[in-house]
Amino acid sequence: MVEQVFEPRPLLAKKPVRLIFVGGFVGSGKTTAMAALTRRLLQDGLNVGLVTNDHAEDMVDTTLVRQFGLPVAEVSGGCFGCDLNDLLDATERVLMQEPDVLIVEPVASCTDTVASVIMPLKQFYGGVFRISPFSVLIDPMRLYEMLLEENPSEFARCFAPIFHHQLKEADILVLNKVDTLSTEEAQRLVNALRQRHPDKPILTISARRGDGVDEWMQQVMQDAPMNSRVMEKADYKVYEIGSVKLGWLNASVQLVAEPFFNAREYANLLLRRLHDAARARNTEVLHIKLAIYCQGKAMGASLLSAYPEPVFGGEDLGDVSHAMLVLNARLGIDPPTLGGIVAQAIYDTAKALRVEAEILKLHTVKPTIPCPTFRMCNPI
Ligand SMILES: Nc1nc2c(ncn2[C@@H]2O[C@H](COP(=O)(O)OP(=O)(O)O)[C@@H](O)[C@H]2O)c(=O)[nH]1
Ligand SMILES: [Mg+2]
Repeated sequence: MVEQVFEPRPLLAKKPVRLIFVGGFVGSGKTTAMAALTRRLLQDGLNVGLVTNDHAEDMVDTTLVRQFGLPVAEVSGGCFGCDLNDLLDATERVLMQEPDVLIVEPVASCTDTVASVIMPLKQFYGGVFRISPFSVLIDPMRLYEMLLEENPSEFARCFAPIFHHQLKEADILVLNKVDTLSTEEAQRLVNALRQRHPDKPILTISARRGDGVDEWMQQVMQDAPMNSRVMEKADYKVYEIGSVKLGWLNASVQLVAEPFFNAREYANLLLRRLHDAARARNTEVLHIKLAIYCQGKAMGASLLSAYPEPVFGGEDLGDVSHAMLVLNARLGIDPPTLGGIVAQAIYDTAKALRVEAEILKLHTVKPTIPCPTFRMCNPI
């Protein structure tokens, strides 16, 4: 039996801190949106702190957001609700730097953020935090598959219940990546969302380009509605996705070459190998992302099943002689097999580019059924 102990302890903050949760499915753009929101808030002269969350350490998101030079803390080892103390430890570290706004990204598999995290924080730390409406970000491709049910893969069918749960507990639905849609397509998706969730505000943004971020900021700089959506019962059955093999992998790797290698070329080749390995197993890449960093600069790259080309961000490092790679992969492959495939791809890519790769850490995890400390359902 897993014992959960929670002893509320004082959290010190000189002034109430605006607390913004940004949830959503894997790859919906939470981290990109947090970054866009952060940039906007900084323009307004506000101090921003960030908290990231995942099933394992060595998160690419943390590496990338650290580059903003902002206070950031990471919670690994499961969702916040499963151990509120971890979230409080992380929050405490960030609060020491006196942010005006704290933006928090729950792990993408969480479907019970309101009852297991937001409501307890309201109850115990209502004097410290001013809690904003809960935004859930949505990738248009997932709406096509999981709401309109247009050509859903086997994989999408299995994950649809988690996706729908996340939308149900949102205060605000944020359709992201509108830069990939025509006006008509965006309208069609908004209409479909409105039909299913007639009482929720729906915003459209492009976290990457910045469209709609101002309006989103205005909404999340207000307090959450009194009638925030709290699901009376958690339906953790949606996690019973045993028929789908799912693997979560985080790794950190040292890369060294004499005289140098091209960081972008390494990232590109590695992502393509992993994509091909997934295809060869007839499974889906939920999300693979990596960061390569060297001398205080970081380049990011990611791959989502719906968008077959790797996307690059951050700084172009050019040619480097040594660098660190942090890799996070979420695939429909069981963890031990995934670990083997990724390790092989890291070494094969290194060999092809005459790089010495040393894997310093590699964790694989199978996301399990959450077991939160407690759930609070009644409005406070
Ligand atoms: N085209 C487009 N891509 C985006 C946008 N926002 C995020 N992405 C991409 O979606 C992928 C996942 O983004 P990320 O922020 O890591 O998602 P997370 O897993 O929800 O945190 C990355 O390749 C991003 O570059 C957007 O507004 N437009
Ligand atoms: Mg993220």
